[in-house]
Amino acid sequence: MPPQDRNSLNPRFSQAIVRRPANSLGDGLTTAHLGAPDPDQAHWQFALYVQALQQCGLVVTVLDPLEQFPDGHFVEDAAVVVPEVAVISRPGALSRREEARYLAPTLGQYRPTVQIEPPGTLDGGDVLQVGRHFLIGRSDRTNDAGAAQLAAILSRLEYTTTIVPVDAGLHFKSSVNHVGDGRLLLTAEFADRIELADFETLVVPDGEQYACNTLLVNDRLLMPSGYPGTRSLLEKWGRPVHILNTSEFRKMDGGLTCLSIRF
Ligand code: CIR
Repeated sequence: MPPQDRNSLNPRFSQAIVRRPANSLGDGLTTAHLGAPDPDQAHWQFALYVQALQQCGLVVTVLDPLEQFPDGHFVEDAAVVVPEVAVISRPGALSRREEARYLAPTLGQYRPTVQIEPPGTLDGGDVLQVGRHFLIGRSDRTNDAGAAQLAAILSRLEYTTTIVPVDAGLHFKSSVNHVGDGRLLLTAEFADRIELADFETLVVPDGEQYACNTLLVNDRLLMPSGYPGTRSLLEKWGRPVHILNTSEFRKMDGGLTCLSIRF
């Protein structure tokens, strides 16, 4: 990562797009073995998530559920948005591929759009921005062609990119997230990765891997409940930490970053 001014590393968002979970959410993809999500609890947790984004100062556009897409509320996977453009992704899972098409018109109200084209596949959950630099995970969902297309779009806009193999967790951001000032919160598996060598890192305690999916929104950190070790690590850095229960989304391999697109 080229050197950057610390302040410019911290994103300022004014908008978010979310989609209410469908009652079919339990039919989505999952590897979690945590049982079926309860739709009522999921709706309640989602409402508190939207409220937290609003408390961070964001105007939140709430889209209607799509019953035919049980993973459709994980909107992050369907696009990557920068000030210049919205990149509409081509999700790696076949059952999710059409979700991006339903999101594109909304994003088109805010940005020109460009599309990841076949044979490329890309999930937004594999894309982490830190200032002018993007880490792009190469995972079971994001293939080489998809990662290369995104890198080419971003480099034309003068962003820098690094492609990082993801051999643990569903997406890159299941294991690595930016918690401010260029610091990455990550699992032990990613701690010694050469592609991340330029970053300061905070490694979550054993058994708290899910807490890596913490979301920096303006000056606050939204983090999942139930991870006291990670919470005290983050509180040391002085940013307010807002705890949210994500139990029903976790059952479907989802978390705080996947539930919105921020820009
Ligand atoms: C899936 O497997 O695609 C969904 N059940 C979960 C997606 C979570 N998205 C994310 O981490 N960005």
